[in-house]
Amino acid sequence: MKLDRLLLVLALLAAAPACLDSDQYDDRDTSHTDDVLVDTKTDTPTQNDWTGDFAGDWTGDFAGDFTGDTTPDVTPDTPPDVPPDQVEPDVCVPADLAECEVTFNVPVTSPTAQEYVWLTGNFTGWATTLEAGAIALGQEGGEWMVDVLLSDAQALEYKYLIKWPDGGQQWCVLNIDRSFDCAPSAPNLVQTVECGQTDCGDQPVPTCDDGVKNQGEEKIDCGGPCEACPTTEKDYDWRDAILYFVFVDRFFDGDPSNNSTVAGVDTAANYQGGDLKGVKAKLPYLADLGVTAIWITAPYDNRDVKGHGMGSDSHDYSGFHGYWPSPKEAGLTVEPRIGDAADLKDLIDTAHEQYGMKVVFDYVMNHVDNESALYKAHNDWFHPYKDCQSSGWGVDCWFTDYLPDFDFDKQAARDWSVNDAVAWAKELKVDGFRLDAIKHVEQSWLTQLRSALNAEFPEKAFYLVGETFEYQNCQYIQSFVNPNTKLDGQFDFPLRARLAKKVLLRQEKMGDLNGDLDWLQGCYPGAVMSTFIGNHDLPRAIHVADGKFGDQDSGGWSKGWVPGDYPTVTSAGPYRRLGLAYAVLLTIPGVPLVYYGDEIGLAGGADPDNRRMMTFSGLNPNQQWLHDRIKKLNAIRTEHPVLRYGQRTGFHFGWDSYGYKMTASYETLYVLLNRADNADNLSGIPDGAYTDLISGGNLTVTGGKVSVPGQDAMILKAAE
Ligand SMILES: [Ca+2]
Ligand SMILES: [Ca+2]
Ligand SMILES: [Ca+2]
Repeated sequence: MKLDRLLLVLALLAAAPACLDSDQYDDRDTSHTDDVLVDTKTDTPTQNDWTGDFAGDWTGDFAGDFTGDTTPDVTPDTPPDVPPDQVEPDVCVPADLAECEVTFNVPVTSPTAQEYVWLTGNFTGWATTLEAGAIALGQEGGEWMVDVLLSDAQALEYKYLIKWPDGGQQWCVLNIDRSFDCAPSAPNLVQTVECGQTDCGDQPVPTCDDGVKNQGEEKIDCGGPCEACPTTEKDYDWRDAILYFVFVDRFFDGDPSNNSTVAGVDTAANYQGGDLKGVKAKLPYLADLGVTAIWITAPYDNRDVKGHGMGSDSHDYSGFHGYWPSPKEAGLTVEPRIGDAADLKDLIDTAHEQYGMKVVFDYVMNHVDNESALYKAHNDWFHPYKDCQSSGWGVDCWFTDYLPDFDFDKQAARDWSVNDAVAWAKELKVDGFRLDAIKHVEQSWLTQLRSALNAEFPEKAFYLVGETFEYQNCQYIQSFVNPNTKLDGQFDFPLRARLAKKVLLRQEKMGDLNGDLDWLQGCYPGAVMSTFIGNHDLPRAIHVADGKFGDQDSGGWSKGWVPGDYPTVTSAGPYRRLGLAYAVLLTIPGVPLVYYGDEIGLAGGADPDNRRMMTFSGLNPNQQWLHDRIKKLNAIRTEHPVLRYGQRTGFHFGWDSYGYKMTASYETLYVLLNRADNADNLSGIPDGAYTDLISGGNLTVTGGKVSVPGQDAMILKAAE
């Protein structure tokens, strides 16, 4: 059993394609193998790998605008923050095994052995002496070994303290080839404790019917090996979701009596009247569009005075975005401008009961308003003031001087925040949290939150989706993901950049999107990523499609305050290309995200112009076309699970066109994409009769070729 399990995991590791260009990253692997633990691969960015434009890209909220320097702190006293990127399939873990002994072993060097080898990490408080708690390894055969009692699912980070015979003591890690790396920059070894598999006896490894899972009456193909299937019984599979981000203040005003602005702030960055009642009133619209889950902006009571922009930004902002929470010491308080707790509960209950929709909202955990009651009562729970811009964007700095930054190394602060998050989840029956700025908080917060959620909601598929604004280093994004101990997934920024470049901007070879998708699929094992083309931190997608922004252009201040530069697009092409981008998002696995308004090509430059009030009427014909196209694609995705679980295989790789099939045991669909202005022939489709699910038209394929109209997509299903 034990051997089977190890082989399974090693096979999975071997199957995961590399996902980084070695010339851009220090693609360092460290691993550790023993009887109980599973190999964990670590890849650490060791340089600021951001290549886009972040200059001045601070926008009054903190949703992903901070990329800064992702280099971890690598001094021995503050070991680097390097979580595992490898999610292990949940095979056999009895719930009653809360602790188990974990064996640590490293080679005895020859011809002269180390004088001593000590083990220390986050489970010893990074003690540097035996008196303080470091653990001595003993020699046994050719190995230094020790068994340590640890908790199941505990996320370990550690190093070895080694005294060399001819030198001093060093912090060392074990390389994958069992040599030592004692450079100060060597990333921590990371592992997750897995208790219990050795006690499973003869219990077979679940096969989930060789890749098929039950979904109600239906058997659903998981699109791959057994491990792709969930083996724990949760109440929902987030791969089934189509997520829509509602910016509450900017969606619909359902209650004018609560409208009020913040003094001294221009309209673009002020409250504009949208509220929770307004979201509820528009649930029928969202249901009609085919949305099955909504993400709403942070609902917490926010700072009531203006805040200045960051760095050279001279604008003032209100808390209309929700990212300036102003909590009391206890209790759940909703921002009165969007409603109250009863309104929030009513919205969630209605979404659940009348529309079968899941509801996720932002949980803001990095900081609070400096005028909050919580901060005034517990200012010792926060890091001393240190400006993020000038200090390299670590976990311990303040985004601005009015947003104190939690110090989650302090247990009391961590407990308060995790308890608060769980209280919101429990009281309101929310289905998940979107976690902004996740790399700016101590990871102990995240692991404690996951642990608390697992305890509180053992049956519930509580979706934790994080944001790490990073377009290249998918392994860094994945390093925060582990459905058992950390996030379920993150927003797929690398995919977003490539879709923008190839589909919206029509640069590079369209067929190369296949390699992009393969690369990213291999980079996120076990994750349920959220895929997207637009969000509230990026210029509106329609203006990427009409050439006003680049594929990684976040705009900056100069383009966030000039709405006149970004009028509603009238020409058809940009809408058609945005429709093509959605054709990709809605026919591949992931949780596709629609940023409010993108379904009609809502206009707007950079932040805050990308947060204009939603429009529900008076659409031009191209806006109506895009809306109807996304609605059609949503319906096709919901009706055809092969698009959510199936295996994607590319078959046509043209300069302007790309074709792939989605296959499962019960169905194969052919997705054909053409970004050119004119029709293009795609080849490689088996001859026969088909229906195009988008247009509803029938066609007969001969010679393997299908002509796809300019800037259009087809989804072909063989005729019955
Ligand atoms: Ca209102
Ligand atoms: Ca307020
Ligand atoms: Ca922080």
